[in-house]
Amino acid sequence: MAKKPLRIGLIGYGFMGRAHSNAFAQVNHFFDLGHQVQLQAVCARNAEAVKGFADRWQYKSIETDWRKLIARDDIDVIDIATPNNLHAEMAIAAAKAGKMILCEKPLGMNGPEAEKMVAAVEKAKVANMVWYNYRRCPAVTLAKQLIDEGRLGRIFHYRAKFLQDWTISPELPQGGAGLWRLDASVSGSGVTGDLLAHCIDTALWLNGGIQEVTAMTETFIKERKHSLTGKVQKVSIDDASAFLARFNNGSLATFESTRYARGHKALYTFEINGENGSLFWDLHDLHRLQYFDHKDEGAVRGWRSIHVSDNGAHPYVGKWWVPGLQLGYEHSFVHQVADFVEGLDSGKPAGPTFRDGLATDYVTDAVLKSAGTRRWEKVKQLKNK
Ligand code: SOE
Repeated sequence: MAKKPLRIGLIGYGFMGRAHSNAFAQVNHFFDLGHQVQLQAVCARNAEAVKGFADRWQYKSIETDWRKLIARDDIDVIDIATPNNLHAEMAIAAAKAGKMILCEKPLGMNGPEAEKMVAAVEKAKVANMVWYNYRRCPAVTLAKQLIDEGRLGRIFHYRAKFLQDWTISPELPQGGAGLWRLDASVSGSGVTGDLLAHCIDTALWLNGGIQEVTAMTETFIKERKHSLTGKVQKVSIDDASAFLARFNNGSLATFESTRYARGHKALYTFEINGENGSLFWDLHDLHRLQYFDHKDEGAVRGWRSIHVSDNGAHPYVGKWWVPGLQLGYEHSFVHQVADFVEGLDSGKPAGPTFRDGLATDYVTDAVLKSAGTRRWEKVKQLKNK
C-alpha cells in the first residue's frame, strides 16, 4: 500500500537541525511506517547558508521567513530547531495553521510560555512532540521497561548528573550562533533548562512526578562580551545548578548540572535504587545498562553490564544491524521520529508531548525559583485536560 507522505518543514539548521534531518532521512530505511517522511523545506534567515544546508540534506526547497513556511499547504509537520526564545511564537502560529509540530527542548522559556504552547496544540488538535531524545536510547528505554515490570520494587533514590566543561574560559563570548545558550534572553536559563531539563524529562518518565525541590545555582563568570553587540555584558544564566527533589512516589533525588566540570563533555548519568535492584546509565557508554538484581544467587550477585544490542530482546535494536553491534546518539533521534510516526499511524500519540514538556518546564521553574528564595518550592502539577 502506498505510504502517506509526511512533509517536513524544518526551521533552523544548527546542530539540532542536522540531528533532526538525519533522523528524517533515515527513519523509513529502517522502520516500517504508514507514512513516508519527506524533507520538504528548510527555513532560516540566511538564504545562501540555508540553500547550502538544503542541498546537503536534500530538502526540496527553502524559505527565509518562517511565517511563509508555516503558511505553505505542502507542509504537514513544522519542526522547530531554533533557539529557545522562538519556540513559543512559532509553535503557536504553526498550531493555528493546523500543522503538526516537533519542537526542540526545552518546550518554552518557562512554564507560563509552555502553557500557551500546550493550549495551542490541544485546541488545534495537532500532533506534537518535544525532542527529549535520550528517552529513545535503547538502554534508557530498557530501563523504563524493567521499572514498569516492577523489577526494582519500591524506588528509594534517583540520582542524575549532566556535566560539561565548554564555558570555563572567560574569553568565550555570549550570544549569537552557537553561543546563544549563554544569553538568558534567548535561552531562558543556563544549564537548568538546557541540561537538567534532559535529566528531568527522563526522571519524570521513569519515576513519575516531582512534588518539591530545593536548589542552588551559580554564575561563575559574571560578565562576557556579547557576540552581537561587541559590548561586555552581565551574564544572567546559571552556569551550574544542583537540586534536591522529592518524588510523588516518596523517593528522594539529587540532580546536578554544570558547564564547569573540567574533563567532562556530556556526562549524563542516572542511577535508580529500588528495594529489589538498581539501574545505572551513562551517556558516554550509552549502549550499556548496568543492572543489579538482589534476587540473584548470593555467590554470583553483582552489577551486570547489559550490552543493549540483542535483536530480539532489546527495544529498537531489531530494526538495525545484527546482534552485538551497538547504536549511538543519532539513533535516539531516528527512534523518536519512528515513534512519532507510529503514533500517527495508530492514533496513540507518543511522548514526550508538549504536555510532558510542560511538566519538565514546571520543574525547572521551581528549581530556578528555589535558587532565588533559598527555600523548598512546590512544583506546579499538570492540570487534567
Ligand atoms: C549543550 O551543549 C547541548 O548541546 C544541549 O543543548 C543538548 O540538548 C544536549 O543533548 C547536549 O548538549
